[in-house]
Amino acid sequence: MTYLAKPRLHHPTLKKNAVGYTRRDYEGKVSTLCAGCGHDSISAAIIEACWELDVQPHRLAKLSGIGCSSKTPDYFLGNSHGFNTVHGRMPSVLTGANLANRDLVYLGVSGDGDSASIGLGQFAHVMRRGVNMLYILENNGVYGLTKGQFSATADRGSKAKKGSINTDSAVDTVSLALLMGATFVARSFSGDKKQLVPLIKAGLAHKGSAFIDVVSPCVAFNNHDGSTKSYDYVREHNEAVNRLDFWPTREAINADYKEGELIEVPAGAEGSLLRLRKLHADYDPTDKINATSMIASAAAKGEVLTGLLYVNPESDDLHAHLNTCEAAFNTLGAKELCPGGAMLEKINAALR
Ligand SMILES: Cc1ncc(C[n+]2csc(CCOP(=O)(O)OP(=O)(O)O)c2C)c(N)n1
Ligand code: SF4
Ligand SMILES: [Mg+2]
Repeated sequence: MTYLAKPRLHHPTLKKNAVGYTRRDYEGKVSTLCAGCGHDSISAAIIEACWELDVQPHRLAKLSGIGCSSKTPDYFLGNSHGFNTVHGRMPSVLTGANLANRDLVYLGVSGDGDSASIGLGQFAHVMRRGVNMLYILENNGVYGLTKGQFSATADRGSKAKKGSINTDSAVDTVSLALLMGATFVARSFSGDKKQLVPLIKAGLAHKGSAFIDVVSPCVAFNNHDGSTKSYDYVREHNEAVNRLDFWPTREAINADYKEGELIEVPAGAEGSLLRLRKLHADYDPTDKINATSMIASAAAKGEVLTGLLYVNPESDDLHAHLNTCEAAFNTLGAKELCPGGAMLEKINAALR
């Protein structure tokens, strides 16, 4: 962790968003990651997205595991709630926090080692439970923090910096998220801010478990020829299926679109829509079966399919599934939290 705080002073005319904050209010400490690390670009995209979405910093909770990627919440949203948990355990801590207080916006940040190796079980369960959160996986195919061992998302046949070849099959996290029941699944690239920022905004506004796998090259250990997670490889093989051009989209469209180019999908916030510009004629992000097969066929060709891959317009979250109490626990009094022996007896009797 860094202890370098940025100076608080900023120019008095800096633009404010609708809730009265400047972009600087969404920044964190100075990053200590390697210069050029993809993870820093994702932090910049998170700052931009939260500022544009008018999220009040104190209404957001950011949680992470362990790794260079999991260190990044120190470098953005310095005025938000934060919990740097243990390796692979961010999902269960976030689930607990969310159940105790549904009023916050939950952002989970993790790495491919954190999510697809030690945390694979936790990742699968948080997706299938529909916890209301945005899960960002900063995917570089290696354990960056521990000096570049292959992670479980490294493609079979890809080459390590020192020449060894990965012989294991890769875990494809977007396919797994789909299989597990995530209701918003996207893939992006840290070098494509134009695609990533609207995806983050849509993911934060989505009700249920939203997942974005962001290919995020590790310049120290996995940015060479033979790697499928390098800047050059992703730029050459990036196949975007759509672009989220407008968010939120109650405003009139002022661009000139041909018929069939736009798809509209109802989004989490009431009455709002996601407007997607189609880049791939056959791609309908509400069709899960088609999404699953397109992802698999792109992977077989070595392509990196990006964009909003799947969204369920009628999604719901864990609170709706469990019919939980609407009030955050910290707003309840002792009487509600501990309703007494008679109530306990009634609950026990109902379970006999
Ligand atoms: C229980 C436990 N096992 C192993 C480690 C060592 N360790 C720290 S970070 C890490 C991998 C991180 O990889 P990833 O999540 O991909 O993050 P990156 O650094 O690549 O962003 C490992 C194995 C640990 N901290 N705790
Ligand atoms: S080791 Fe890799 S993942 Fe970690 S900060 Fe450096 S470039 Fe980023
Ligand atoms: Mg990694």
